[in-house]
Amino acid sequence: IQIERELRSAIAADIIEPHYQPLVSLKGERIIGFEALARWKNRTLGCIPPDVFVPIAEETGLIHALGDQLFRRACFDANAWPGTFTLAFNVSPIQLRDPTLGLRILAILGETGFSPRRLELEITESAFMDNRGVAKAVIDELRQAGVRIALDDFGTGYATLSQLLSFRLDKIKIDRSFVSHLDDSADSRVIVRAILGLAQGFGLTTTAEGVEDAAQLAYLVANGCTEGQGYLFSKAVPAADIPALLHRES
Ligand code: G
Ligand code: G
Ligand code: MN
Ligand code: NA
Repeated sequence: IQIERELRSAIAADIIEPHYQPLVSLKGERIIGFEALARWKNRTLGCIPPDVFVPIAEETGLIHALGDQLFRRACFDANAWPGTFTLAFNVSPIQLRDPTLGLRILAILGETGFSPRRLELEITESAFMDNRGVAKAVIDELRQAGVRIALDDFGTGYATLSQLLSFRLDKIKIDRSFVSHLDDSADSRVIVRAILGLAQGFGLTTTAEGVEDAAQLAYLVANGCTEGQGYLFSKAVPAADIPALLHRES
C-alpha cells in the first residue's frame, strides 16, 4: 500500500524513466536498436525493479498512465539515435485490454515525430489469453500503421501455437531461461533450435535474450538466430550514456 502511494506520486512527478538495452544484429555484431526498460529510483525505498512495480501498476490500473508516460519519454529519447535504429517497447497484457491503446500510441508517435516503422512493441503470450478480440484489434491497427510486433519471453507462457498464428507477429524473443542454459542443458539446446526453426519457417526474425557469453553466442549464430540482447553486449543504460556506447562501437 505504501508502494502503491509512492507509485502514484512517482507517476505524477514523471520520475520513472526508461533505460535502454542494445539489440544487436548477430550478423556483424552491430547495435540496431534498444529496448526500453523502466527504472524507478525512490528516495526512501531505493531502486525498485520493474518486476515489482509493473505488477502493482497492472493491479491498480496505473499501468495505462505509466505506459503512456514511459512511451512518450522513450520516443523523445529515441529521436536522438541514428535514424535506422529501432525502439523496442514493452506493452503489458493489461494495456492491451484497452481498445483506445492503439490510438494513444499513434497519437504519441505523431506528437513526438517518431516513425511507427522504427517501433517494435513487445507483447507476451498472456495477451492472447484474455480479451483476445481487443488485443487483436489493437495489434492489427498498429501493424497497419507500420509498427512491428515481437512476442516476448517466448516459451514461458501458455498460448497454443494456433493462438500465436492467429496474431500476426514479426519477431519472436527467446526467453532468457533457455539461453542461459545453452551451455549445460541439451534440452535447452533442442528447444532453442526448435524455436529458431519455427520462426524461420514462418518468416519471423528472432532475438535471443540474456546472452551472457561467447559460447551461447556461437550456438545462436550457428543456428540462424538474427539478433541478441544481454550482458555480453551491454546491460540497460540511461539515455545519456548511449552516445558513448555507440562511439565505442564505431
Ligand atoms: O528490466 P528488467 O530489468 O528487470 O525488466 C523486468 C521485467 O519488467 C521484464 O519482464 C520487462 O518486460 C518488464 N518491463 C520493464 N520495463 C517495462 C515497461 O516499460 N513496461 C512494461 N509493461 N513492462 C516493463
Ligand atoms: O522484457 P523482458 O522480460 O525481456 O526483460 C528483460 C529483463 O532481462 C530485464 O530485467 C533485463 O534487465 C534482464 N536482462 C537483460 N540482459 C540480461 C542478461 O544477459 N542476463 C540476465 N541475467 N538478465 C538480463
Ligand atoms: Mn522485453
Ligand atoms: Na523478455
